[in-house]
Amino acid sequence: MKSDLKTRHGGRILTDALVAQGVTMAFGVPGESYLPVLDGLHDVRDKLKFVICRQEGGASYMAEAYGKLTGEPGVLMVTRGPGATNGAIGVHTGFQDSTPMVVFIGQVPNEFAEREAFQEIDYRRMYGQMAKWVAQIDRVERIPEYVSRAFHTAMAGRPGPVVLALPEDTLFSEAAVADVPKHHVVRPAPSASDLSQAEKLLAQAERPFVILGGGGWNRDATQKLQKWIEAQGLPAGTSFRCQDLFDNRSPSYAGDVGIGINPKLAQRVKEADVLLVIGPRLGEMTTSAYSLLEAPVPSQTLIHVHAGAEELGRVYRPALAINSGYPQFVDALCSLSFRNPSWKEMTETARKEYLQWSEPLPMPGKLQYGQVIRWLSDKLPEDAIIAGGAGNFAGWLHRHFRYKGFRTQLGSTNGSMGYGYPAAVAAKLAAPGRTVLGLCGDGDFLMNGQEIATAVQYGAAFVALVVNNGMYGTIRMHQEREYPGRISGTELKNPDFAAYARAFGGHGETVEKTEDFAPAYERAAASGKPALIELRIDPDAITPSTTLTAVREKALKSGR
Ligand SMILES: Cc1ncc(C[n+]2csc(CCOP(=O)(O)OP(=O)(O)O)c2C)c(N)n1
Ligand SMILES: [Mg+2]
Repeated sequence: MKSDLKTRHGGRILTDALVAQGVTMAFGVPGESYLPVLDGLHDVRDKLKFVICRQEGGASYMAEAYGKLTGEPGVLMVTRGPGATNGAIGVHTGFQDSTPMVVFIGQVPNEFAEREAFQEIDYRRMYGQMAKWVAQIDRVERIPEYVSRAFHTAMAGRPGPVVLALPEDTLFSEAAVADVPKHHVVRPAPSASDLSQAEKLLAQAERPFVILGGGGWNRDATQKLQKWIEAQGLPAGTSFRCQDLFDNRSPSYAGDVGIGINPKLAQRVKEADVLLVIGPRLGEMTTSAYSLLEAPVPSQTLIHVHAGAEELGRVYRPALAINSGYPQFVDALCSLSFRNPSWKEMTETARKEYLQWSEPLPMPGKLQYGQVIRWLSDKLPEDAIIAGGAGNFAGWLHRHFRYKGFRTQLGSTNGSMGYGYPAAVAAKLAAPGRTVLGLCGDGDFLMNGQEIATAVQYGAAFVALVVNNGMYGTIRMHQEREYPGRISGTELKNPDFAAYARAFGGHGETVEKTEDFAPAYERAAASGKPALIELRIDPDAITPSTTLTAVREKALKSGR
C-alpha cells in the first residue's frame, strides 16, 4: 500500500495537509527556518494563497480576523524566535476571542535543540498559556497526524489557536505518507434534561435577559435565534464586540453588554431574575469588571450555555450549566415557546433605552465623529464588514453603529491595539465582494500601518478611517481621572496620514469638518485603491459623552 505513495519532503507534506484541511489562504512572513514549506507553497499556489505581510504582528492579526470571519481556522506562518515573538499578539487575541487558528513556526533542527541555538525558543513554554495546544513535529512521517489534530483542536468546543513548531530536519526529511481528510467539527448538543430545566427556569422568569457572544456561531443559528427571541418578546444584548450576532434593528435588541455600557442596560442585567447567556465566557469586559454578575454565585438565575465544558463554572457557578455548541442549542431552544405577555413591555422599554443611548450627542469641534459613524451605519451595505482597533475612538463605533448581520464586525475582545487595519486587509482578501471599513485610532493605526503595503500588493481596496486626536487618548482619560493635569507618556506627534497612504500607492484624504466626510468617503471608496481618511477630531472629545476637561474637573473636585 505504502509503495503507491509518492515520497515528499516535509514542507510539501505540510502544504498538502493544509490543502486537505480546506485551507485556501494563509498569512505570514517568510524565514529561512521553513524553506521547505515555502517550496511546498509554490507547488500548491493555485489552491492556497500565501499572503505575505510586513510584520508578523500584522500577519497574526490577519490570520485571526480570517478565522473570526470565516469560522475556519486562520493559518499563520512565521519564522523562529523573532517571527514567533512578533506574531504572539494575534495568538493572544485569538485565544481570548475563541477564534480558531493554526500557527506554524520554524524551529532549529533537533540536533541543536536546547543549546539556545540561533533564534531558538521552546514554543511549548512560550505559547503554553496562549494556545489550546502547542506541539513540535519531530518526525516527518507524522506531519499529517499533527496537522489533523491541530485543526480538530482549533475547532473543537471553545475554538482557539493551536501552535505547531517545525524543526528544520523534519521539514527537509522525506517520507511516503498519506494525507488525512478534512477535520470534523466536534460540538456537543444539549440533553433533553438540559432543555426541560431551561424551560422551567424561563417559564418562571419575570425579568429575563438574553446575552449572546463568543466564537462558534453561524449565520443560520443567529437568524433562527433572533426570530425565536422576537417571537417570545424577550430582550437581548450582545457581549463585548459581538454586536453582529443580532440585528441591531430588531425590536428585541437592547444594546451591547461591553465597555462603556448604557447604565440603564447595566441596571437591567443586574436586576434580571433569569439570565440566559449563550456563548460569552462572561469575562471582565462583558460583566463590567465582574460587577453585573457577582462572582462566584450570581444573584440572577444564570443559565450558561457554552461550547467549552471547561468554561462552565470557571468564574460563575450557574444555576444551569449547558455544554453545547450554539447552533445545536438554538435548534433545541426553538422547540420551546413562552410568549409571556409581561415580557413585551419590558422589551419595549429596553429597546427605547437602546435607541436613546445610541443617538449621537454633540461633541466639541467641527468634526462630529458620532454623526460620521451614524452616516456610515445608514449608508454602508448591510453586509459591510467593520474592522475596528482598540482605543476610545472605538467607543463611538460601539455606541452609534447598527450592525445588521452575522460577521459584519471584526474586533479584538482583548482590547489589543493595531487590530483594525490588518483585520480589514484580511476581510477584504477573504470576502472581496463585500465592502470593508477599517476603523483605527492614531495610536492604534501606527501599530500596524505598514500593512498598507500588503493591501496595495494584493489589491485590497477598502477605506480605513484614522481617528486622530494626537494622543493615546484612552490612557490620557484614565490619567486625568486618577492624576488630573499630570500628562505623562500619552502625547503623540503624528505624520500626515493621508500622505502616508499615498506614499504606499494608496488614496489619502484628510477631513476636519462633518460636512466634508461624505464626499471624502465617496472619493475614497471610488478610488479603487486601499484608501485612508484621517479624521481630525477635537482632542477634548474623549468619549461619545464626555470631555477630557470634564474628566479632569470631576477628578479635581473629588480631591484627586
Ligand atoms: C497592543 C496594545 N498596547 C497598548 C495598549 C494600551 N492602550 C489601550 S488604548 C491605548 C491608546 C489608544 O490610542 P489611540 O489609538 O490613539 O486611540 P484613542 O484612545 O486616542 O482614541 C493604549 C496605549 C493596548 N490595549 N494594546
Ligand atoms: Mg488617539
